Amino acid sequence: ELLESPLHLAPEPSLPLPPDLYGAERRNSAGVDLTVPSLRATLEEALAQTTVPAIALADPAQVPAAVDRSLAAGEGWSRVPVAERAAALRRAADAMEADLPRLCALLVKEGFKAWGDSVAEVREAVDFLRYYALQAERLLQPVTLPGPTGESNELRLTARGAWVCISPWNFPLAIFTGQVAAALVTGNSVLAKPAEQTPAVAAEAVRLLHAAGVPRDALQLLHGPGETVGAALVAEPRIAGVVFTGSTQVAKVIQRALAAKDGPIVPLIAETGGINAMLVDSTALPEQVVDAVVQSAFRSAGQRCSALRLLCVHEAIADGVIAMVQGAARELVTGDPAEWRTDVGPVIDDEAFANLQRHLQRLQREAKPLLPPSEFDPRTRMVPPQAFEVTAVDQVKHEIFGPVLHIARWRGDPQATIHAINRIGYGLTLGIQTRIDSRAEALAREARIGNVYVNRNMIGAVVGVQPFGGEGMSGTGPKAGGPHYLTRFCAEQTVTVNTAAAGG
Ligand code: TXE
Repeated sequence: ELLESPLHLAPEPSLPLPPDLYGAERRNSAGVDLTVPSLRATLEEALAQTTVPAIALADPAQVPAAVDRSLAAGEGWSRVPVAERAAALRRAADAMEADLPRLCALLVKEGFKAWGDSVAEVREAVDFLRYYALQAERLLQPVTLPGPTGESNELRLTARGAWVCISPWNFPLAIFTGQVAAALVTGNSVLAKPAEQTPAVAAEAVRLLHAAGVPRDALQLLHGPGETVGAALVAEPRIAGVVFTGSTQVAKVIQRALAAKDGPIVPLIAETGGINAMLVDSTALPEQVVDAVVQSAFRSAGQRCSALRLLCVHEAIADGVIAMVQGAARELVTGDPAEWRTDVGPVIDDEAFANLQRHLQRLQREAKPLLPPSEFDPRTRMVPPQAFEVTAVDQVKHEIFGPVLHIARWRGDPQATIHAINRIGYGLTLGIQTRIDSRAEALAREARIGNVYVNRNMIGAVVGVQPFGGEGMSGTGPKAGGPHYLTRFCAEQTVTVNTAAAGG
């Protein structure tokens, strides 16, 4: 029965989900209606007025002093009542919502996001702030546990100390804000090291959080390369934990560095990459499949950890589905992200472009191209959607970031294809398209995958609805945007009092 305490239960159905977080009319607390049709004009005006500021880099030698300040500020911040910390997050969410056009413009200019992707990202960051505010207020209440007569038992969740937040460039606002918000609302202080490619977006989020009431030293930003500034933060003996999103390889570097230190065992929450598949059986609706493929494989130029990489389609409908994917992919506009009509923008930087180029050249030799080959212009770093037919699921071995889809035909038992997908070793997302409910259920049960989407048009999680994260090479730790995430940022303490004793 001890496990029946509210802390260990999934949220009850009454938990407010993101649509409720906005109110029925999607107005923010300043009364601004965010669904206005003139959004395009507002965003384009913001784009014209926004410049990406230069950002000063930190020196790894500054890390010990930053940790001193973080620990000192954390003392006070951890004693601020959770309702006040949550209120600060909500104020930051309101400010972020009101600042949506400018933040989108920064995401377009610094992160090369297409407009639609940038709006979705600001919304996700806002969702993280409001969801974690709500969750913290629920979770951080002391829980009285049932115990023997003459004894009282209370379970409390307390702050751990100074957390290091290391974030990637592909969701430079949403992932950054989610990590930082989770650590702060649970009473920890934060030393944040955002991706080198997108420092200005992170600086904006920090500015809004400071203005909303988070003390300056409780949330510090240290810009710079991962190998120097990031590594110095991880190596610092006094940090309480690391939350990381990025490549599997760097997650392991951090895990080893934490393990090599003397002293306490330091927790790591890691969300890493994925090779995400969608299994399509012969009963699936091709139109629905193609919509899901286009949404999931090519948005954000395929630079999402959740992006669809491998479409496994039953041979009976494969030709039709492939023809429709070819048609739909050709409709997508690849170009300058500042253009309103652009669907697919450039990849993030020269290194990513070179990696993608190598991967595509290999596929040209080893697989059957289904779309016109890319021209590889390193000046624009633009790659139109690409699709290749591969002969087997296990031909896709390495995570690649870009608008690239691999398609494999299957026949026979769909369970065998799910097992082949499991063997890839990543376990982040899986799409299933079928009209047979019992099959979807059986396949989902067989999959060693964190997020399974049946007949859904978009592979990817919604904060508070599907906690997002994977298994295996895709990560470790509780899932972001879910009910258990915040607990990992806390220490669990029980206080047992012998109430029968004198003074009890
Ligand atoms: O990631 P890195 P990169 C995958 C994707 C992509 C590849 C490389 O396949 O092509 O990783 O991307 C910091 N100690 N994903 O190079 O290097 C770094 O500064 C401490 C999937 O951008 O993992 C940045 O802030 N920190 C992914 C962050 O780690 C270090 C998103 C991520 O960088 C460090 C991004 C070190 N030694 C990439 N080295 C997803 N899950 O969405 C680097 N960093």
